[in-house]
Amino acid sequence: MIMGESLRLLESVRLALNMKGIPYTTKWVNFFEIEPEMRKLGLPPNEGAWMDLKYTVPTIYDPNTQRAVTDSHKINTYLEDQYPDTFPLFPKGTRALQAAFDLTYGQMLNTIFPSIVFNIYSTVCKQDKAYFRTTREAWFGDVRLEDIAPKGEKLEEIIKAWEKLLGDIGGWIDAGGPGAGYFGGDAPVQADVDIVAMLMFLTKIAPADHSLVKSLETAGGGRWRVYLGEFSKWTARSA
Ligand SMILES: N[C@@H](CCC(=O)N[C@@H](CS)C(=O)NCC(=O)O)C(=O)O
Repeated sequence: MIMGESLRLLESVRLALNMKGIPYTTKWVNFFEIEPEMRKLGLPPNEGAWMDLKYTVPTIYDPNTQRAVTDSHKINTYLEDQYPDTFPLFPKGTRALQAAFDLTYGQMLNTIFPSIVFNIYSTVCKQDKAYFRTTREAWFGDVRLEDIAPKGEKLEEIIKAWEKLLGDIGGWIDAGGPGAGYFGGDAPVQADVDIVAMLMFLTKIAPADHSLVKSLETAGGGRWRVYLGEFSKWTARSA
């Protein structure tokens, strides 16, 4: 598996590999190393990707099939199809509804990203600083990285939107009936992996007193801390 050196954060592929019990090693790369690394694997540039990012991590190379796969959702789908006797993340009949959840996953990222983009900048290596600043400032319409995080009323709106999202997601999980702790009911599926990866991303990168983190702690009577705790057995890095 090839992971972003600075962004040891969005870990849905690591979670999937751990849940499925598939052994792996990790190669950590910085932003400036991503494209050469992908080219080495013979991967073509992503067309039509989010923010036009032609080469991204995570990416995997599977020595069993000699295949390289990029994009976390494509990777987790590949793992499911290639290793069907492992922990199922897409149980029969759930693919369509789980694909629909991608929309919410995107909303989660878009809601928190402006608030944490400057925190991410502080984690990137020296050689990547200029690239990260230029690209991310352009995404926000040439706003300085330091000024992207919403403040005052704008921040209040973001917090409301974040709490609404968490409330909706919690409600969908509860709609599974008594005993349902996950999107998948009594066992997690890919949508749960996405939620956990996003919540881990936020709690790792933002300080504990950040209002988004604080609302995560209190939303739904503290259910998300418990939910995250359920995944601790799968978050360890095996390599
Ligand atoms: N849809 C992709 C998005 C991955 C992504 O955006 N990765 C970022 C780092 S977390 C990246 O590789 N960026 C490369 C760049 O900014 O040049 C996925 O889920 O894997």
